[in-house]
Amino acid sequence: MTAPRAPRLEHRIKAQAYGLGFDLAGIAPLGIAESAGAFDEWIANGYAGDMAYLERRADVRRDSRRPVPGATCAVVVGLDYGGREPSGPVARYARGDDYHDVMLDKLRALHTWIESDLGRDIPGKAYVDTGPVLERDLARRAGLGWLGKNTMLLNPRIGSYFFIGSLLLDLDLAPDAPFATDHCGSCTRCLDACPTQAFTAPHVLDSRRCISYLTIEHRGEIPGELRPLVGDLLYGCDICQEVCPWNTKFARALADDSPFAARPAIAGKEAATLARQILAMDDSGFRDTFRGSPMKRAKRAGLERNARVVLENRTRPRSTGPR
Ligand code: B12
Ligand code: SF4
Ligand code: SF4
Repeated sequence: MTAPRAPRLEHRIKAQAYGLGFDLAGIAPLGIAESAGAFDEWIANGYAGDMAYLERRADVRRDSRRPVPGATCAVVVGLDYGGREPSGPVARYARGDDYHDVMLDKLRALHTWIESDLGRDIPGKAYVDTGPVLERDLARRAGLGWLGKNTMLLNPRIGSYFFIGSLLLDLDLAPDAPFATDHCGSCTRCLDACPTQAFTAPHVLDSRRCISYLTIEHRGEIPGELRPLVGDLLYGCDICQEVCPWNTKFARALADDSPFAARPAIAGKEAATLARQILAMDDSGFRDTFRGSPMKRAKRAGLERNARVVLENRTRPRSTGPR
């Protein structure tokens, strides 16, 4: 009798990724991004606003062979962060622990497992929004989903409320088929629902008008004409995902032990209450509340600015925009 054949390495790696808790896993060959031209145009149009880091290493970002010399493939993963949670002043992705930490720990564990399975060192590096990688392009190439008109990577089984991470490896792995179909059809719900009309065309977002950018990445005051449109969004924005039929049908509930469950300081809090709480914090209160949270990214000055905008919006008639 012949011994049963071991599953192929690619299958073992993906099984290990699912075992580590990832919801999606695929393998992509590295190379020039298919959307490199779209990315260049996006930068040239100024749509990155003041996120200068995107332009600084644009040549590396548009070619996924460049971040890790010698790397030829990427294991690309998705991790759900719970689209069934109710809307609130803080975007769903930012209510719990910092996804960079959660995902990087799991991706490094996967890297270690691959090395021990093969019995040798495999040069490589994990990225989760932490390096010059066009993650959505790579994820589409790994078969994880299509690029929606709202620019989100959408998966037909789980919608778009998931993070993307990648492990770039100097290892010869058979790639998965890229996700070749587009399931947006004639729908334009995300484009129509955006309170600031930040989409200049399907698939193209002008960050300078996006509430996510304005409340997280932007430094300095939020431009006067956009302030009322921020409404009571204190940090990030999920509106173009909330209206998407793929999310209303397939978004998932958070597991009880999910690291992305809302922290007590945020859970169930109404916007004005949370805004006042932020403005009343001293340095050490701020540090304690947001330790290990992605909300640290806006820094104290950014969160205070957002809190003031939210309170200011409470004192005027609500916007009659599409929300
Ligand atoms: C900069 C950035 C932002 C900016 C700009 C977003 C944008 N759409 O460009 C701002 C601050 C606004 C932002 C907001 C958000 N972000 Co963000 N962001 C990034 C970051 C760091 C780079 C994205 C980038 O390169 N943008 C430039 C544009 C040109 O590229 P792109 O977004 O990949 O868009 C592609 C398509 O638009 C496509 N394309 C362009 N033209 C055309 C035309 C056609 C016909 C087609 C088919 C495709 C196409 O090509 C582009 C290149 O791949 C990535 C992490 C990373 N390293 O990739 C996270 C990332 C994209 N963000 C993420 C998240 C979760 C968000 C928010 C939901 C957070 C929130 N709730 O507030 C919002 C969503 C807003 C939105 N609709 O995109 C996730 C998305 C996961 C997913 N399932 O898609 C990422 C991947 C982070 C991660 N590791 O999980 N983000
Ligand atoms: S995140 Fe909000 S503001 Fe930004 S494009 Fe989507 S709906 Fe518009
Ligand atoms: S709302 Fe409609 S157009 Fe927008 S991403 Fe979802 S399916 Fe595509």
